[in-house]
Amino acid sequence: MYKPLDEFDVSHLLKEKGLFLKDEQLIVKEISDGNLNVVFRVTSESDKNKSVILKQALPYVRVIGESMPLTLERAGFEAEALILQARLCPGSVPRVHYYDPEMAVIVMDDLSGYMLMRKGLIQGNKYPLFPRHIGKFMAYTLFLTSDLYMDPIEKKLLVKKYINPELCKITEDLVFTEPYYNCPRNRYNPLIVEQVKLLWSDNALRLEVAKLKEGFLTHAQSLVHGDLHTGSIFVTESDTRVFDPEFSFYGPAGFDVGAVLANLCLSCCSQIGHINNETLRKDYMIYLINTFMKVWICFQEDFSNLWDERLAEFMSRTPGYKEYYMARLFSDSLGYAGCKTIRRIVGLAHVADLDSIEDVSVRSKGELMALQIGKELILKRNSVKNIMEMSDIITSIVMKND
Ligand code: SR1
Ligand code: MG
Repeated sequence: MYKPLDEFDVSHLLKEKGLFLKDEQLIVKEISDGNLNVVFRVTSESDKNKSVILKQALPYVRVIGESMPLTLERAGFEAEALILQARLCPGSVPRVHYYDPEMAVIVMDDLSGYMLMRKGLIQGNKYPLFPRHIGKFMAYTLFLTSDLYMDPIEKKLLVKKYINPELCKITEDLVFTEPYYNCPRNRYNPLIVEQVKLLWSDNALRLEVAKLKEGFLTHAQSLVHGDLHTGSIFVTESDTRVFDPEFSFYGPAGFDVGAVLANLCLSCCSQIGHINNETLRKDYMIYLINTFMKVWICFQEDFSNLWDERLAEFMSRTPGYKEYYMARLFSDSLGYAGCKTIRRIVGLAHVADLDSIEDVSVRSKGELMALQIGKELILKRNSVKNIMEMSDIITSIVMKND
């Protein structure tokens, strides 16, 4: 029967499941960091290189408490998605060692040699291989779970398996709805209240967000990770691992690409509060915008190669269809990037990149840049010719306001 585990239970469970020896001394440390779940790192006292991560879902959202209940099902979506992603793009996610649906527990690789990407970007680190790695992860997981490649019956069975209503509802509310009206759950810096109010009355913008929301609600294009921000990615200089796919469901492929792009924008806007030296700051902001550009380019290249080599769907071979598909994927990616940028400034759940800036006046400058970028991403998603043009728009916003 389900019960939230404490350190003793964790140690007992891992020994019982044969992941450690019965007489092994274990160091169990709670390291919960994300919004939803409890996470423990378990290390063998006698061999510090032997460690695993145990993650357990609670029957509510951890950072909010019991006032925001949530079923335990999310652990199942996460475990199954990690196993599938490992098959589709080997080496891109932590390995699952054990999964117990009743206890909502997943035991997986400990990536303590890696750094959470969000933290790395706050520290000003550069990850030159990241666009290649994340581009490949997204291309393989999104192409190989789409109708372009899968048998139509198997694809629909997978769509059914990944009906994830509760976590989708969180996204529908927090990303696509609440930031666009005076929702009591919204949080924002009081210094930007005027611009937030403008957002609520901007009908042109709200209309475009409504269209993007419809895509999220109805477009069962690929099995998406569903929450691919920089807090769901571990990095080193030479490797990238994606984790935390509990929001996975069949949705628009551009939702994942957009999440990565948005979080690079958010990091860029936050640098005003992290790097004091203006030359160094501008250099790092340019690095982030170049990374934004490269992520799309690498993703598009891998997705296009998969299309040329492994396309299975007959009608998709029709001349012109690939160009149509890629153009829509591009515009979706920019649009979702815009929504995911705005929600972190106005909505319930923010990002540490900006929230860790103590000086509220400095922070507000970064937040206003992010709001402006978010709007441009949404409104210009169908008119920009390519990623370079979008990057130029972002560059001019951040350079003008920095
Ligand atoms: C209340 S949960 C808020 C956010 O945390 C997750 O990481 C998702 O981004 C979700 O929207
Ligand atoms: Mg998460």
